[in-house]
Amino acid sequence: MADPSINDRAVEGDMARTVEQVRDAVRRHSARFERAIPLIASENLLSPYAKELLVSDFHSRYAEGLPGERYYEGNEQVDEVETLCLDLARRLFRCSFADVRPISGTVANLAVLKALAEPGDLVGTCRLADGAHISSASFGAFGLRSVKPVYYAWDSERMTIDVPKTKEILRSVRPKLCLFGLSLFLFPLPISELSSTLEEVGARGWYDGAHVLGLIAGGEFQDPLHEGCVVLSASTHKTLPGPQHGILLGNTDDPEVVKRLTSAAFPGVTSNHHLHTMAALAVSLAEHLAFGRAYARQVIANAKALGAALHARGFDVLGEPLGFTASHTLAVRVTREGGGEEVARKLAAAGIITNKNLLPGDTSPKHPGGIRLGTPEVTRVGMGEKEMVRIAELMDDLLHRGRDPAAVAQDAAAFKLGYTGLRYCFGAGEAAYRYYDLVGHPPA
Ligand code: DSN
Repeated sequence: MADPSINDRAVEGDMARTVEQVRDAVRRHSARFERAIPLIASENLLSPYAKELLVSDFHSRYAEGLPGERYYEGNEQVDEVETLCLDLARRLFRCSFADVRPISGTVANLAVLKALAEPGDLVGTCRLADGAHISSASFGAFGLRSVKPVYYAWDSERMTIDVPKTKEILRSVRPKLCLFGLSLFLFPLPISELSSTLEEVGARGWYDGAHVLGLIAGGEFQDPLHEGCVVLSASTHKTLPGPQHGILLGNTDDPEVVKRLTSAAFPGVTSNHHLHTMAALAVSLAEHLAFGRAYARQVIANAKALGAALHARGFDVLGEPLGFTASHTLAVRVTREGGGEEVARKLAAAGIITNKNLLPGDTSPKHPGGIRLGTPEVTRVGMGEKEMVRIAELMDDLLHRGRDPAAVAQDAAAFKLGYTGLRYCFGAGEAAYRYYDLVGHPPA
């Protein structure tokens, strides 16, 4: 008798091959990254204990609401894990409020906008070319909530907000909410210096800490919730090496703010909150409490070392007078080397993965003058300052000395294959780029 679960034998065979094609592409991707030098500032690697939870039964469930007050039955263990996750978040960030239901950084930003602004409100932020995230663009979350950006003045030399000029701007337009946070985040932002002006004009401070979350938690960057911001929104997979998820954190005793953030998280911007990634986040937060200080310190030390090594080889690394960076990120103006787009492509062909990036003064989003480099992932696999010098040499060989990209790629792979085990987590040494084949091949 025909198997009733099969629609059509020919289609079944075709689809089995398609499934295999998808798996094969992901396997090739993993193998490629194992041999590459990954320098995307917003990427990182998940620990084995966190990764395991991504294929757990939590993935199959719904748990709308908060622990103890769910809309679904069967959530006792979800409640247990989410309660732990919330406790860990409050402990790691030394704050009174956490919500782990936003499913990404942008979704967390939308929740803040829903909670603390109304359509038509003015919201302070930085310009995209000065490093802001696309959330504050009219085609991003600001546009979706119909709030209007008020741009801070920028100090391109110091790569941070110009405090005196920004105070004037805030006093003249009186925004309701002020966003601090960047995707090209080199130095802490002057929140303490601006907090009395925020108070004077009646604006709340909001920090998008996606990029620097693990550095804040590690005690190696500024601490925005103790410098005057009421809320911190973030994704959880950049310098905090967690799963792709989102978080809201707060340090306020205003119950109205807490209530508004809570209901913005759900039902405002999420229905279900991806329970498998929430569980993985709990593990990542626990691991950061155990290993995060040493990790954050090394991430920053590596970024400074890479900046100095590139500068010594003639690269135009921004922020030179201040030591290039105080975070995980570097900005390099590559006009001389062909512009951001061409340079990022050339580097990728030689096994060095970066991204083109707008820099202060750039006018065309399509032709960024720079590249952005980050050290979260290379640090996670055990590299230190010495290895940063080797990376700078490879970039110099390719972009200044005209060395053949294939030869550079070969050297980059040989170098990277010495750094493929995870560090700063439980289960350290586990293969960082392993593809977990749970089921073998489907029958074609
Ligand atoms: N766009 C990401 C980044 O690379 O910075 C953040 O969402």
